[in-house]
Amino acid sequence: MSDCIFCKIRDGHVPARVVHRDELCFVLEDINPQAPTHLLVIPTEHIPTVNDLSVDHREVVGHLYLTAAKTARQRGIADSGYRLVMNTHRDAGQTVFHIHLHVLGGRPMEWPPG
Ligand code: D5M
Repeated sequence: MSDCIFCKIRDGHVPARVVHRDELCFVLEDINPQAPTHLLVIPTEHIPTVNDLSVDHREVVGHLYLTAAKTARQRGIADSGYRLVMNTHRDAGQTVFHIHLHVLGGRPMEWPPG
């Protein structure tokens, strides 16, 4: 079995609050929310980091963003605003090496991020 926590959740081996699934991605409630709304949009395919993306991933990457926007609308944060973040490697604080788009909203946010 894969060591990847998101692959384990995808395959039903670890419980999680999955709020959406389709052929290209799934969406989870983050286990350690940093905002009133904090979801993770995760590709079904195991892709470790943004550095591993190729031109063949154009469809899936576009789908992650479209799914994030749709989910934000469903959660009622689209008009007030939200932040999409994909951390890449150590300096950005990536802890799970299966790419995921954080959808953070429901409160005002600061810039620059820490
Ligand atoms: O973000 C990794 C994110 O993944 C972090 O916000 C916690 C979340 N996480 C880790 N394990 C789980 C489970 N089991 N369920 C839901 N959310 C989880 P990164 O950008 O890599 O630091």
